[in-house]
Amino acid sequence: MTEETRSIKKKIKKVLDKDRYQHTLGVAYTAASLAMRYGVDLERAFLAGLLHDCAKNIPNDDKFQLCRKYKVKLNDVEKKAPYLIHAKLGATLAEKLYGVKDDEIVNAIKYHTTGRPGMTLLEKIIFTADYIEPGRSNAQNLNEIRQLSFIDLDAAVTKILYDTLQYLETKDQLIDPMTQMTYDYYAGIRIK
Ligand code: DGI
Ligand code: FE
Ligand code: FE
Repeated sequence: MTEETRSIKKKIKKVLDKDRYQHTLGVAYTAASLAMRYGVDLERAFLAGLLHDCAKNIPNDDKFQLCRKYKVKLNDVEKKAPYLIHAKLGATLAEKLYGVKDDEIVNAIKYHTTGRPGMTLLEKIIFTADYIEPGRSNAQNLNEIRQLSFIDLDAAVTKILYDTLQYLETKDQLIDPMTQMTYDYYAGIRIK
């Protein structure tokens, strides 16, 4: 672990509650494991995992205020479901507060909840690690997706998006257009 990573790990421990910090470590180590499998730099995967939920424990009022301060643009779904904001805002805080200059890490944080069409390997690794880390237990098909992640990452991403959209529909939740676009993109890619 570099000095930068070590110092960010300490800061993250302070801004997250206990459970969220445990989840964060789970994502960081799972991302590092996927990075080993897919030939991505471990350090960057671990750091992106550490930072992915850095804005998660900020109260909603403060989230909106910080988005105004840093000119983070929100769509209608994010305004109605403010828990989604932590992804975009987290990406901005990674740059402004944690000094991350690596755009791919910033984007991995930004798109970790909805994904986006044409994700880089690192982005797909964070998106997937967030869903499969060992502390997660409530999603359906989790064992299958965990195995699939180490066999075919695009197939795992597609299945995660499919199950997430299904889950959101059964719960009558608003779908962020980006989540739908990402699913359509990866479902299309899989058929080719
Ligand atoms: O922050 P975490 O809990 O670790 O994980 P996350 O950032 O992936 O957020 C997970 C939640 O986000 C999960 O309950 C599904 C939800 N989600 C993903 N896409 C959408 C969404 N919620 C809404 N309303 N709309 C979406 O498009
Ligand atoms: Fe998150
Ligand atoms: Fe997370």
